[in-house]
Amino acid sequence: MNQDDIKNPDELPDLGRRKFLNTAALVGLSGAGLSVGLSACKKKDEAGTAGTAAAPAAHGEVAEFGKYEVPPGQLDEYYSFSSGGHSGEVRIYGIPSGRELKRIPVFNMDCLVGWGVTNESKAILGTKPNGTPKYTTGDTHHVHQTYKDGTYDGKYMFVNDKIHSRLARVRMDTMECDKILELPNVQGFHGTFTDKRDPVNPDINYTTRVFCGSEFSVPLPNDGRDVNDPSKYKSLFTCVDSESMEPRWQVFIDGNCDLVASSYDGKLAATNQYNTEMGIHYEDMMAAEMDACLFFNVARIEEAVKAGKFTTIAGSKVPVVDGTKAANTDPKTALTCYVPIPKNPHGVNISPDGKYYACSGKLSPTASVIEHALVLKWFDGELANPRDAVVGEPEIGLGPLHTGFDNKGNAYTTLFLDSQIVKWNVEAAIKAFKGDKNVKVVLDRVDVHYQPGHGFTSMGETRESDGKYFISDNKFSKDRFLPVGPLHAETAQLIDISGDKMKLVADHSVYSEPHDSIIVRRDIIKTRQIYNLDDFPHAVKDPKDSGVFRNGKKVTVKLISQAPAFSLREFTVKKGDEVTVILTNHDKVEDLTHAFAVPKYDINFIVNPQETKSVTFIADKPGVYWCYCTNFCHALHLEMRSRMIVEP
Ligand code: CUK
Ligand code: CUA
Ligand code: CA
Repeated sequence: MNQDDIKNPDELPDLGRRKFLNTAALVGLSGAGLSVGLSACKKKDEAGTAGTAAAPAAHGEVAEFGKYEVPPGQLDEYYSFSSGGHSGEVRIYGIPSGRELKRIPVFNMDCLVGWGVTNESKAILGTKPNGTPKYTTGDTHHVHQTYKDGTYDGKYMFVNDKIHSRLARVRMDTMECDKILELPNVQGFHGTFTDKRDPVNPDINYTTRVFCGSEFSVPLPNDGRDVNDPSKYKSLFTCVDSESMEPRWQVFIDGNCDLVASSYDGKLAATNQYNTEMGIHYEDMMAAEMDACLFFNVARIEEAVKAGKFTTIAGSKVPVVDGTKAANTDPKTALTCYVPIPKNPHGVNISPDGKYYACSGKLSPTASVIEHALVLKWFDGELANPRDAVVGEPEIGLGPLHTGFDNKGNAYTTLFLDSQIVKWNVEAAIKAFKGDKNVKVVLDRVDVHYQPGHGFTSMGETRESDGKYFISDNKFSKDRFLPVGPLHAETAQLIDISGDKMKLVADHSVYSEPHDSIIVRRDIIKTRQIYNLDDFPHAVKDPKDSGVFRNGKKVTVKLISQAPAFSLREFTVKKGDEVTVILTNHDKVEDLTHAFAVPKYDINFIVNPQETKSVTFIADKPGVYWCYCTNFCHALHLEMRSRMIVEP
């Protein structure tokens, strides 16, 4: 990768950006001699200024609120990477402004990028025999990035798909999905977390694994037999190699997996369980007073796999070890440890000092504090009862779900039923649990609007948690925004947590339905602005290589885009041909993206500077089809076309 192509917002002085904007506009215009592009830019700028000048309507503290605004031309302090829920995508926002910067198509189709349209994206998504993507629906819940030394290294981001149990990887330099794995043997892959170091090799102080918890139990094998035999229903916990994106191992468990966490020392992975009852209906799933938080001893599992102590499930080669309770009664050899937690917990999060896990009760008004060192002690045979690893269990409010941490030992938990965020102190909770009646555990509460799901703090899932912001991703917005029909916007509410009292400082509307997000300091993210022609084996490197190349019924059309034209003004194919269009964008200017759309052939995709993409289709409709650029690139953007003639 060319270092010159890397951009870090902190290395970009304001002047530089302004200069870049002007250069881009000028280069885009060269040859056209028109000022349309420039005046369009100016209009945009004015509109932007007008938009941000409006004072926030709430509470009248305009000056105070101004602190959290990002003036026109300024950049945000943080990125927030957010799952898109049943939209199947990942979004990127600027924080504190709440500006939506990008939507990364992952499990969904996207006609801007051409995700699910181009051959390259279909190869990542996987295809049916007829060449269409294998699935077109997705359900993303959790995003986590790769770590080094306990903080983000800016390399990859992983996101789950609950509906088809897939794990996707997004490259952070291009912010595009580069691999998708469908997990074998599971349904309802919900919680996921990257590991933070190797449990055995101290040199590996970075992410090499992704842990994946599956929520639904299914009969194994799931082929129609045993549908009414509860003993055949199983859930599995999966470990995936973060580089190869191949599953390393799986673990049979009792109960389900919901959310997932990983320890800073690499030794444990955790998942909360709401259905230890193995119930099939919701009444059954809330029958027990205690469910569990389940811990996996990563080193022991990998030793067992190495020693060949595993089975496989028909149709998959992935080693499966036994993590059920019955098989793990001796702590000294156990692969798993089940820590009892009150009633249907939802969410497990580790504190930035690596000492404690907070696991919320959901149907219990409590959050349980589990001490990492005590779980390890249990595995050493030095703690009699797994429940003794619970060192705090404060009552914090109704419907606690997810917890974020600051850098001062405080936890912030979303209360779904109370529609509140509660701030509580972890050490105080531990003292109170030991019987200290004078200690104040709950420090503050703030109302959010309404019914929060995930909540997360700035850098809060790293050692560098900085205690500045908390975002509450709420499941209902009701009256918070202009009504837009029966489907409401969701609210992401920004809370300043830097002081003793939490301050709600902004409502950001978001498209349904973000679940989890992470807030990442902007200096960690370094992106490329242009591709390299050499990254693409099929690149059309020289404009002279453009043309129509026939091999029987297979026709390859090679062309390049360079503002404001495609290298072929027209091309002719015959009815029934299998046509592959390969398009390389020869523009080198940052932000100068072109696109290629073919009417009636259902093709639309972009090519970024120096990028190559391709599409394949059957030319089944004779006639003239104007292939045109759909991405406004130049004063002569509308003129940027090529005529496809399909001969009868
Ligand atoms: S789950 Cu959505 S609010 Cu999928 Cu992280 Cu808790
Ligand atoms: Cu090229 Cu619009
Ligand atoms: Ca339960």
